[in-house]
Amino acid sequence: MVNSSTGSVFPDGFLWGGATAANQIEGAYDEGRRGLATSDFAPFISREANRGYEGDPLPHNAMTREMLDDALEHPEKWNLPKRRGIDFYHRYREQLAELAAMGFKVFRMSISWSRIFPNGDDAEPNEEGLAFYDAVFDECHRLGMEPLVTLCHFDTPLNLALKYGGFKSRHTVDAFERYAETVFSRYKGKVKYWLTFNEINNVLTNPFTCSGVVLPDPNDGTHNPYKGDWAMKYQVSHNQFVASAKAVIKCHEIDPEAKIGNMVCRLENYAESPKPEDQLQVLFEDHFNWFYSDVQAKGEYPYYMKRFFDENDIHIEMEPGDEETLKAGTVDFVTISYYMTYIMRYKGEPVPKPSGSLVSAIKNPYLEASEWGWPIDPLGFRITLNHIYDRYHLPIFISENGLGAVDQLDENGYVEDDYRIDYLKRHVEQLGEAIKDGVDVFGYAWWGPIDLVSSGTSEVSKRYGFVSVDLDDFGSGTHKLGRKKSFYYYKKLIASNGADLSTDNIVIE
Ligand code: P53
Repeated sequence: MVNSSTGSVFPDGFLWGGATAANQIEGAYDEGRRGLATSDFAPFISREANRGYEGDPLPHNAMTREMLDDALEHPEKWNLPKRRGIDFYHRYREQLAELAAMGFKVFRMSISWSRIFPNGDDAEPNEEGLAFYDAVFDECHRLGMEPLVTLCHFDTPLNLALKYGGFKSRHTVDAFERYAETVFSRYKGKVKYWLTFNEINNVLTNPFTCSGVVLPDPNDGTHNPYKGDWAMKYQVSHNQFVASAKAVIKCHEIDPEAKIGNMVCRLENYAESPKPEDQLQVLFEDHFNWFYSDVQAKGEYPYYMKRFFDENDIHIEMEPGDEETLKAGTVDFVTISYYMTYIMRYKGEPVPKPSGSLVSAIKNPYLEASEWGWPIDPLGFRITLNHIYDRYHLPIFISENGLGAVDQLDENGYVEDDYRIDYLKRHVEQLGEAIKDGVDVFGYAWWGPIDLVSSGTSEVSKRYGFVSVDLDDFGSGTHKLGRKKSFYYYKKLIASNGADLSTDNIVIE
């Protein structure tokens, strides 16, 4: 079990590294013939917008046609940080070098679809966009990092969102397939690991962000899975399942050496009490999470959704061949983002209702929470990994895990971020325990190894990085990079292949 020469429970060649997304790092939203994407309209609202639990999903997710039209006409009225990112587009060499300096083996990133097809469905791909990613992948390899690439991470091309309602339409499914085919052919041999959609299950809470669905009205509750147009959201999910399966099939055809996985935001649920009703609620809620990975890993709709669809008058429109496509397009590995756990109390109804809020409405008295109210639960990580492996028996990659915090950076961009080190240490410990339990995990990517723009709140001041970037929420700053204390900790951890987790011998160089 433990490697006798390294003392590590992590397999040789374990992929340690970090994860990012195009819309949160690249910037240069109007350069290189890139087209607009939904993420270019995610506004920064206020620093307070997402501090702790507020009982309802966030205002920035309730993107409406009205807001969109206003931001299109008067962009100067809005603070749109995802247009700026951290300027990875121009600075990727120095930024990747810092990650490589920690000994990264893997760099998770995404391709901006609208850099390759500016309108999402153009007749020809944009060579400037393709060349940019060639350069980035080459640089990753030069630095000894394997790129792991998400096809679509919360940034559907705007044109498809406006004209077709994004993945409401099969037109977008076809466009996605063509985009996937284009990048698989172009980067064959350069990219070994692909993911289809980031957090595909988040369509229930963020249909605009995840799937390019423009909401009709900010108050109609569509962004709240308790309310709104469920039939639409499940139809969109179906269309994305088909798009994902088609991409898997294409990937295998084009590059038999490549592996392709899915990605869900994993919601591990605990019952509030030993009351059987609370336990039953956990079962119901679990269905909404397992549903997504079940379809993508097993290739068919699970039995438990039928009753829910029937009782809620949801009729999924399938095209001939869809079921075969889902069956043929199952993923090679499963990936998750893991940030926190949730507590369930019976709702007094037989029909499952997804919780949907960003954080658990009921606080877990045994856990501390981040400054944004996200409960910190390393043991939950081990539990969830066991559940996933037991269900699929497929290799697992951790696509995201991390801690967003307000860092007090000094003039060198340094901070004694012991809170981040503690979070990392405790999660990697439990990852090791899961591996000892027999779970097959082949890599771990920390979310935001370099400070970037938050997905949920569009803040830069919600910092995740080991590497700091001198930038604020309004785009001011020099972009100078700094190394936090956690930089040196992660470097040491990687060098020992996860065997050395001690925090008292961190060498700050
Ligand atoms: P931010 C909600 C809950 C858990 C993970 O999130 C989530 C979300 C959506 O905001 O998203 C993932 O930046 C996502 C990343 C994102 C990261 O978690 O809101 O895949 O793009 O940045 C962290 O703190």
